[in-house]
Amino acid sequence: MLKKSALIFYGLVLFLAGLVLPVFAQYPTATPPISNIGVYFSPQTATVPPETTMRIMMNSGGRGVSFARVVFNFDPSLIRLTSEITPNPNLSTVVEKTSMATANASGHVVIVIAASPSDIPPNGIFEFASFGIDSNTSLSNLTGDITFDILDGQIVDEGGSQIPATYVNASININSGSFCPRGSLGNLNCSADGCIDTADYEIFRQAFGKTQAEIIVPSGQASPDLVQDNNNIIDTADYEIIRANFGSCQ
Ligand SMILES: [Ca+2]
Ligand SMILES: [Ca+2]
Repeated sequence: MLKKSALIFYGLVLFLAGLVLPVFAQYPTATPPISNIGVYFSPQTATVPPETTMRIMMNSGGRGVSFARVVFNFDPSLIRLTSEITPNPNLSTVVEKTSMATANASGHVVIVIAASPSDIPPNGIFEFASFGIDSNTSLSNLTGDITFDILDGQIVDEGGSQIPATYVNASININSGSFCPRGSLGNLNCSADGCIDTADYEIFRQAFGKTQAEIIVPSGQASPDLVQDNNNIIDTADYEIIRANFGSCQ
């Protein structure tokens, strides 16, 4: 009698396992592998121009994130931010967030955000923050990395425990997507003939006196900041390049 009930019991266990296991096989669990927990850029490789949205993604490994500090660096002579940083709305308490202007001057960004009592702490794979980037140089075929400061970063779960994380940087190809003939000489509209003429001068005139951060260089055009200076100002040094090459073609 006992033996029979035991058989029924094990039969029932096998039957249930048969029902449940295929479900797990078909739909992978939401908890990702522990080795992938961390912070990474999406995309991890980008080409600028055109202006590109970079997303800082986070994989919390199934733990709700209540607080995170993420720090990254880039070379502001090669890359510039084209927008303020947009943090995850479910980490609505902004403790610290570097402005676009400060980031473009220093190449250093600190984002410290936390969940408020009314927030739902983000869990699993989610977007931590996003921002736009573009080229900040007229030189072509360069590569610049956006690198996380691992030692300065911290992710904390709802229970107050630190989540150990790996970090994956982004590699940015600069001015390699579209070739701008003589862009560094003043062909600001990147016309195929390479001529530096009144069309280029007009682009320059409108930008004169402004900083690189204050102007918008459309995709397919070269920056009028032809001579890199400390403040990236469009000034007489840049004008001299245009003047010297005006009227010439390739
Ligand atoms: Ca031109
Ligand atoms: Ca300049």
